[in-house]
Amino acid sequence: MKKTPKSLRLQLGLFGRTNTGKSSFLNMAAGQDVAITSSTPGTTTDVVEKSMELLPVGPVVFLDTAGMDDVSELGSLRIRKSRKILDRADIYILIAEPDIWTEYEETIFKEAGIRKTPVIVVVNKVDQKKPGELFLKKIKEKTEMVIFCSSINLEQRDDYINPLKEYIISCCPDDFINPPAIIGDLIPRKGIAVLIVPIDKEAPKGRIILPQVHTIRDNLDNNQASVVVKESEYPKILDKFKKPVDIVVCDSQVVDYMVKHTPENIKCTTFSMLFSRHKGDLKAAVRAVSVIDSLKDRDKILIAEACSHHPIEDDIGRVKIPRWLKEYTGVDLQIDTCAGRDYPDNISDYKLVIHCGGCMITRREMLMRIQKAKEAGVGISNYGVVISYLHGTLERVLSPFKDALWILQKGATNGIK
Ligand SMILES: Nc1nc2c(ncn2[C@@H]2O[C@H](COP(=O)(O)OP(=O)(O)OP(=O)(O)O)[C@@H](O)[C@H]2O)c(=O)[nH]1
Ligand SMILES: [Mg+2]
Repeated sequence: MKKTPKSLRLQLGLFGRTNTGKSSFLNMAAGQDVAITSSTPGTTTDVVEKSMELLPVGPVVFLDTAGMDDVSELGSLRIRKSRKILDRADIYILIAEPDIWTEYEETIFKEAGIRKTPVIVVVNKVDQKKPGELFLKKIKEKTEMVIFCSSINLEQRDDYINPLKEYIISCCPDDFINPPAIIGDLIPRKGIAVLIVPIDKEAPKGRIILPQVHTIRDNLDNNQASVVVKESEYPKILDKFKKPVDIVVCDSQVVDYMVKHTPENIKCTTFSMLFSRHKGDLKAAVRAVSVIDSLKDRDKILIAEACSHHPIEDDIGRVKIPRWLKEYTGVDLQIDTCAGRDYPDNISDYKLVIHCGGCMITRREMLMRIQKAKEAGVGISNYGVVISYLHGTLERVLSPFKDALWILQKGATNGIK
């Protein structure tokens, strides 16, 4: 995490009048005492920076500023430093107190408007006073992103941090949602990837599907080669290479076949693994699968497909995964399916969500679904990870992903954490 340069971290500027609880909010978010807090206004005199990993958002840095009581202060040296943060921050987090809305808060919104920077309002100290209707109306006119918080109440941290994460995912600049590479970082430059693409009755006529197209493009962007083969030709074509190829990737449906025909010294994986990392969180998907081992009769599973234009593929989502789940667990599960916009708001009844690769939705949407599942205490995995788990090939297809492999091998798959 330390390696990420500052500019690649999302910069979150904490603003607010003196004593509203900016530093307390930072300490609560960080889960440790980073900034000094006190009841004496003007405690923070210099900008305090705290870098952290705010999952699933990614690396962020909180910038705790010196409070300003009235805007006339904006000229002093101390305040000038805080002002610089107005330019630097990607998102402003404005810490306010119940029923106090001054020229200062107005100024922050004005500054945000000039820079087109989103503002999340934290109404802090709600343990001392319940905010009134008029005050709330005033805030709602300015932003939908409001959190009611008591920064000294650490036991409620999740109630404050979860909406914060959701708001950040929804409003942060595209650059921070930009996904990690698909395949380019897994093999060296000039490396060779063999892609196994079944051409069966499910393959679209005359073309190959999006994940395959994107993978080839990513190889090209990284000065690598993709060799695209049908599974029937794979072993013979692999034999033609004088040296081992750098990676083999297949469609989840032929994963057993690929594993069988790929020598141990060659990394191999599936398009699902590549896209689970690219679109969402592969590690979370791996953690979630352990739930399968503790499923009982009548437990509910949700199988979700992101797009509605080819709704739950009969074969995979509706037939094969349910059948394999049943064979593996030996219990009578209640399996629901949903496609496109049908994705339910409340998923807390489910023991596990098995999501498609999400090639038709944005990473932002996928991260939001992962975050909401986490809040509901429900593990969220995906087709490919589950299929490989049920077939006993997950360890092999995680070979290119050290972190996710570690989670599986250490048995750190405790469901939802
Ligand atoms: N009751 C209550 N007190 C709070 C809360 N948050 C912060 N405080 C208290 O308010 C005082 C000011 O908190 P700080 O975090 O230092 O405030 P700040 O905005 O960083 O202040 P400056 O750095 O001086 O601008 C401290 O005594 C905190 O303990 C809260 O949610 N509820
Ligand atoms: Mg402070």
